[in-house]
Amino acid sequence: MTAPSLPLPLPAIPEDVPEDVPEDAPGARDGATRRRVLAGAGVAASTLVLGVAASGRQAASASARIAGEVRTEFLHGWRGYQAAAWGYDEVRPVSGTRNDFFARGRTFGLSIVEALDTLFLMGENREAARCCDWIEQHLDPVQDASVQVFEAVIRLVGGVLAGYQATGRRALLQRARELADRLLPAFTGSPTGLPYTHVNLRTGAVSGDVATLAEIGSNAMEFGLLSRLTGDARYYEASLRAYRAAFARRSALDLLGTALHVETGRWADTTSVAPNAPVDSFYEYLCTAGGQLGDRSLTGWYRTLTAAILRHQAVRVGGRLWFQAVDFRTGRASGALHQQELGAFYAGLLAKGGAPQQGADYFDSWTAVLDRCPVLPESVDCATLAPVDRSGRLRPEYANAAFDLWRATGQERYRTAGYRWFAAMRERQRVPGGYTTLRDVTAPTGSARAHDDLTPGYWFAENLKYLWLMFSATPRFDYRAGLLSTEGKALVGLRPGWV
Ligand code: DMJ
Repeated sequence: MTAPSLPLPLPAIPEDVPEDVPEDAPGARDGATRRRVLAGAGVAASTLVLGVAASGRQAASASARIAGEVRTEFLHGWRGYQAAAWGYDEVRPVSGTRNDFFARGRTFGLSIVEALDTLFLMGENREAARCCDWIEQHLDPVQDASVQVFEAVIRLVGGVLAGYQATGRRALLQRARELADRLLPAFTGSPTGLPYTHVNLRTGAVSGDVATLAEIGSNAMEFGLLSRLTGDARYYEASLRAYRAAFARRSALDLLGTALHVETGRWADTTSVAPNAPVDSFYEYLCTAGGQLGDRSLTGWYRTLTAAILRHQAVRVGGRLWFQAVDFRTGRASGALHQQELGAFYAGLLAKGGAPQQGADYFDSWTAVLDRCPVLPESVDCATLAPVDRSGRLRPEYANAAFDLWRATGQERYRTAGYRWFAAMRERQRVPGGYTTLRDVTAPTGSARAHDDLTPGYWFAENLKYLWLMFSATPRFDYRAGLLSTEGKALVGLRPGWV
């Protein structure tokens, strides 16, 4: 079966008139006036956001004001972490205690690594420099700890690399390399090239012989960049070998399952659950790493697999677009039509990868959930939009999609959606010690059932970075060419020299 080919443009902010501005609007064909028309489109959204009428200049100052709100909230969370958990992985902001993310009794200062490039982008030079100092002096890449390779790559290697891109501090590049060297046995020790899920950083002992697609493929951006920066091809080669091994095992329908046995190369789970976890970022990296590294095999594989997902898994319920889990050989539906919040990022990926209409539609489906439930639950029933898993884990995927769609289309409605999401998070998840996850997103704000007690590391890397980039127009980021990893690390497009 031939897959319809999808164009694959790099994300860019269009200079052109967006779809919702008529071509025949006064002066819409002339460059300067076009920009005014674009600013005019911004006025409408700012009016929505702020509830006041605004001119072009007022719209710009409304954006700056929102950026200020975003930075204030980020720093609120950051101070909560500093006060109760500095040097540890994560803060529990309600109890004022700490959480070890990778291994009990071990710290990697995860939130410091996660926050570094966000602080840089927000102009917090002194805080960013403190993070660099901590990483240089305390982050131990050879601890006697068995870590999950996927998480260590996207959070630690990616975070330290983004820190290097922001500051040019050579010690950070060295630290990223040491970490990657310690993780490599998971790939090189495997007979198939599919990585073991865990590796002990001190001994190199590997474990975990069933790997999900996200664990197999979410490393090409970090390893590709590391290979470029160091001239050492081993990292990217390991990544490509893993990707190739997974892609080669696709079904006749061009679908992939969920998990593979690392040693035999056999499927452990043959359900295609895309774009949900635990396969989500496998597809994301085919597209973004393909663009980042100019690797046509990755982008080709992305097109093939995406065409199959759209053909066999896309379903409409009440006019809304969702993705049904299916058996990867037959395409038959498998299980209930539920969707994880983790899949919401896919709206932005579809738009970046050449399927803008499906991206917009999928985003609208998630917005419909937000209409009922101001903080997204961990999963929903696609028919009723009711929560299935009611927990609210401070996840960034909806804001990530809003940012990607805004960049891809220039449409103001995505910034409006992002601001609404931010305001709900601030109203319901802010506590004196920072920001917290929720046990039950449907419980009334302030009730005993509402608050849980964790600021996940990714909150510092992702949630407010997307909002900041949408509203701040910071000169520290190249909006045209910049690329963020699945963990929100700006691996491409940081403008160094400020710290
Ligand atoms: C982050 O760690 C990354 O975005 C990952 O790819 C999946 N989602 C979490 C946050 O929800």
